[in-house]
Amino acid sequence: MNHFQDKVIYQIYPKSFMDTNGDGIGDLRGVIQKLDYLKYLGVDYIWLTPFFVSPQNDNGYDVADYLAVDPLFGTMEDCEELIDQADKRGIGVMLDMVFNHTSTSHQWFQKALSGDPQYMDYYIFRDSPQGQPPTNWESKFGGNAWEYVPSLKKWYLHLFDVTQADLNWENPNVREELKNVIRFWKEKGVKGFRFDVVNLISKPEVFEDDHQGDGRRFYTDGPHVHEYLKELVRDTGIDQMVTVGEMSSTTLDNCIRYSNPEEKELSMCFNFHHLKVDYKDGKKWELMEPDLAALKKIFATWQEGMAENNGWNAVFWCNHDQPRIVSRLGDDKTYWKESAKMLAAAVHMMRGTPYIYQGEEIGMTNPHYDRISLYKDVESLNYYEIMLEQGKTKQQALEILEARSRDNSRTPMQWDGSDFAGFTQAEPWLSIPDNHRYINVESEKEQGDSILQFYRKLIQLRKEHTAISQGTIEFVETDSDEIMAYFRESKEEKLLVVCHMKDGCLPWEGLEETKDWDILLTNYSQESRGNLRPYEMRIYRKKY
Ligand code: TEU
Ligand code: CA
Repeated sequence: MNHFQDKVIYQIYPKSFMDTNGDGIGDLRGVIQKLDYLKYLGVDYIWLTPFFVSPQNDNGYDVADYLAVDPLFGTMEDCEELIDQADKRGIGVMLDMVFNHTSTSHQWFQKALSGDPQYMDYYIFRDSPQGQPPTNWESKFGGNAWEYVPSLKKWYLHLFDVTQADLNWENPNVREELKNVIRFWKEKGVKGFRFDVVNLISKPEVFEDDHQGDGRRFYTDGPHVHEYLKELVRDTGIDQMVTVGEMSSTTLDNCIRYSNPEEKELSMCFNFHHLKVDYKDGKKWELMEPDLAALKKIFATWQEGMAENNGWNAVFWCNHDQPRIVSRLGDDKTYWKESAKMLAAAVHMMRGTPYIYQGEEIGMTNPHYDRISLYKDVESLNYYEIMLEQGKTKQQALEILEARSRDNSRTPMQWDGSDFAGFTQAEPWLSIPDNHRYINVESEKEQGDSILQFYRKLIQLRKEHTAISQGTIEFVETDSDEIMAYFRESKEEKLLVVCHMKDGCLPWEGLEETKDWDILLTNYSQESRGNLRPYEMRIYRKKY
């Protein structure tokens, strides 16, 4: 077993985790203050999204200095204390390396703008007449992916915001600079890294228009991406750390290569195919009821495919870019508790390393904002305007934002039922939903059947059962798209995980094979072997 197969990782979005200096924005001292809670929860690592110097156009994913803490979040001393205090509690700190692009405020880009050829080659500048971008590629935040610089009479590539300029990984000086960033934080005692959209770093030799799509097929899992990753890991000696790559629009074959230990690239990968089953025609901003048949097929393909080829998945529902899963696939009203627990078990029982995004463990929901002034995310604000230009009404655009905006996951952590949820004493940077009165850590700590206690149980089960951390996985054909079921097996035991992913009651005779097995865990207070109740989850177990 590798050193992370029985581990659970907790993702912290510092800006929304805990504010200790009364500016309404979370900070590193807030994370330090909550380390005992994270120990109580039982997680092994904490992944912090970027808190480096940044103009915050993309909430820190526009890095202007990889080696310094933005004063918004605190000081380098705070960061060193956080790493040390976490270590004392047996919690490893993982940092988020945004290596596909820097902020245009980064000194490297500023030198490039001044015409310094050495630094212009740190980025992707191309000649093309003004008014005619080098290619028709689209930014993932809307609009064309190129920006013209009149003083240089050249365009630079930005796959994301115009203030996030893509780095030129073909340049060995760029690769060396980024290795030095890894070395710096490794020296500080961090125990792992998340690599932001790392499968986009290798661009094609020739840039050409994409007449079939938005250009992603040319730069996703690009020609040298595996070579660059091998070099980065080899030259910084991080192969024994926990490393995870965020792989945008990737493939199973590539993720097997990214995460198979023999390849000496990364420990594991995030892929997002399971989080597009409610994208109409694959488009994020077109709503559709979740396609549960597709969801099951994607999980089966990826779980079994990675297992057969020695790959390793990061398993998750939530992060700072995704809406809250209990609002998206569950029911954040009637069956809030049952559906949140079922969804949690569905991924925590899978083969891979589970990630818990802050607030997921207490069943935090989307805030259901009803006006554009409440939204802050650059992607959401851009697409709100695009949707209006496309002829959608304000109400229609707001309905889509309510379901899809990244702000859904960025509302402040709900610590207690007080006015600002115990997150801050000031006006929070992003509005907190009223349901924090009952959805909060303090109240759920006291309830034996809370979502929080269920997550603590799931984390504990992963440590106690090798069938979960190391076992095989085999998905079971069921006669309903609403039921996802899979076996996990080790030498000691065999488990059957059954998830009813909708409301309503569903006939379920169970499997002949499991009729005399125990029930290890269920999300209902009363265990049942009969028909499946709304969002009911059961884990059957046979001990060998
Ligand atoms: O996300 C990249 C990514 O794939 C998502 O941003 C997705 O493209 C977007 O939400 C549209 O659906 C990473 C970070 O997680 C994200 O927060 C950053 O904005 C982005 O990269 C750029 O650094
Ligand atoms: Ca603060």
